[in-house]
Amino acid sequence: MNQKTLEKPRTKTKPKTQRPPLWKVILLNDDYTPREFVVLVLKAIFRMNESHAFKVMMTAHQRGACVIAVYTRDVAETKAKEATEMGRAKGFPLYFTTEKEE
Ligand code: TYC
Repeated sequence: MNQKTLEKPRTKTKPKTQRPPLWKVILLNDDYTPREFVVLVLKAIFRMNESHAFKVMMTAHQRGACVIAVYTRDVAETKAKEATEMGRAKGFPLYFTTEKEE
């Protein structure tokens, strides 16, 4: 009998680390907000670089919406609110929403 056969089966289960559920921040397209302004908001609030922000903006522009990032609920809601507010302050209907990730 080799060493492996003599080993007792492992019965201890590793305790699973609880991870908080994640929330998606979704950018919605509209017909009025200038493209450059959307890019500016994505850079300011979501810390994206120019090329990533541009790609995300174009995806929302062409498909109607784009998931831009996932965070814990609080962070997702705060960022969505701040980003939406940046548009509102300039009179644009730019809108960011959140959705729980399944
Ligand atoms: N569709 C807008 C335009 O043509 C640009 C835009 C892109 C607005 C993405 C919102 O989430 C958006 N000026």
